[in-house]
Amino acid sequence: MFDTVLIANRGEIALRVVRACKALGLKTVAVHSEADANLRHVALADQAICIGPAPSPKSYLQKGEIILAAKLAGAGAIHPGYGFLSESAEFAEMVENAGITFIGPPSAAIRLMGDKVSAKRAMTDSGVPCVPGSDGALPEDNALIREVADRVGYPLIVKAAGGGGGRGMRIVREPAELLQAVAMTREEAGRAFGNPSVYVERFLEMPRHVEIQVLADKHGNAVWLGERDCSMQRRNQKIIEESPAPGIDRAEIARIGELCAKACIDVGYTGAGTFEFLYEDGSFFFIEMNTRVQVEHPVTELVTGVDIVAEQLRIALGDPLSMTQADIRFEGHAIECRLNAENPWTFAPSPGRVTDWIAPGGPGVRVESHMYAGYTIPPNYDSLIGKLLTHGASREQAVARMRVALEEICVEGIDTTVPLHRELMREPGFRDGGFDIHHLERLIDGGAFNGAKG
Ligand code: MV4
Repeated sequence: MFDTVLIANRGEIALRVVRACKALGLKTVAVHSEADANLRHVALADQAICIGPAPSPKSYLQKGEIILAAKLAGAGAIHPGYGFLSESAEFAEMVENAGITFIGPPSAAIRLMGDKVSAKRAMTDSGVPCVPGSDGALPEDNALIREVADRVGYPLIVKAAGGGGGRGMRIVREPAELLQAVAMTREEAGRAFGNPSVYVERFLEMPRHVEIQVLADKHGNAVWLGERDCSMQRRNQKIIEESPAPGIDRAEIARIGELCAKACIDVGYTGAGTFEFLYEDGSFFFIEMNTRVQVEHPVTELVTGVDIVAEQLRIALGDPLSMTQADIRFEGHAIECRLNAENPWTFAPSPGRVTDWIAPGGPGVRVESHMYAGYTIPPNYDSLIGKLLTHGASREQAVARMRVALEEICVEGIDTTVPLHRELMREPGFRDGGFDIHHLERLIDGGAFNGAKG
């Protein structure tokens, strides 16, 4: 049990969590770096503690400092948000050992899903379809590696077991490239993740990226909350997400969703989680699981009416889920545009003082942002400054409302991705829906936005 939550994060997700805590009558503790004393959630929290200098390794990644702050402030729980320590099994374990509730899955579940080889094995055992590939990590022996690769077939992709999110991957199109690709990926994985294990999968050339949101409580209940199409991305950075995924058979979504909910029970997963799939030629293939609340969680909240962060808190408090699968309804269509402090055409970061900020509004418009006029965006963190979401009875209505909201929004003093979103809302491929993960890169490479660049 706890009545006070420490939020070990910053920006829009920290604000989102503080709001959810307050609505549940929980007290809040904001830890922040020296650069973040002026963050909106710091002003709204019941307590604020500076935990170190701006660089994340000296502040938001300081496991001991964060746990000490929780003890000093009397916080019985820690919410990690996303990024930073949110998927650190070591941190979750330290929190648990300190007698504090980690608002997330058990550390064992984080560890299981953090190793992409053990994650795939667990999914296979639960009947969740995975991308065809090696049965576990690749052996050391070159002859055996060749045998595995020949069975998987080319093109294939070598992936680091400790990687994920696009890190530690290498495509192999010809057998002659195989051994060097494996050796290089192993070496990079050893350095980057402290785990040189690699595995291979058949490489899917033109997949869509579709993920399933789940919630599981500590009483053996698990539900799936629909899917999000995250295919509008560039270099593994999502730009736009939406639900439902256009053109995918609802019965197939439900079949996959049920399998994900069952897998949660099988592995003893609790909390919010996301199963990531590649979708190609009508089939789903599991690639990895995210054991945290994600940036794009409001897309699902708009379609289902479920407050995912509130459910995370309730699950951590030991309450049963607020709903059964039979209670869940999927209504309408939701779209999220990520607002980044970046040049919309080069994606170069654009920190600095926001001299004016006017958020859009109206029916079906939701803004998740910590921005305010006069706020200065520090250069030390990722460029996300907020999310603009719309919901409508149809995809067309959601797109129309997004187009209007993007005309209305005002952000002065920095560059943002707003102009890119304005172009994408009228781009034919987006308007049709169902594009693959390379669509945006093809548009950029093809000069689609050169006219808009002015
Ligand atoms: C793949 C793939 C194609 N085939 N695996 C990228 C990040 C991580 N989620 C896994 N990723 C991919 N795995 C196979 N077997 C293509 C990608 C991929 C990707 C996946 C989803 C969203 C964006 C992506 C961008 C580049 C590559």
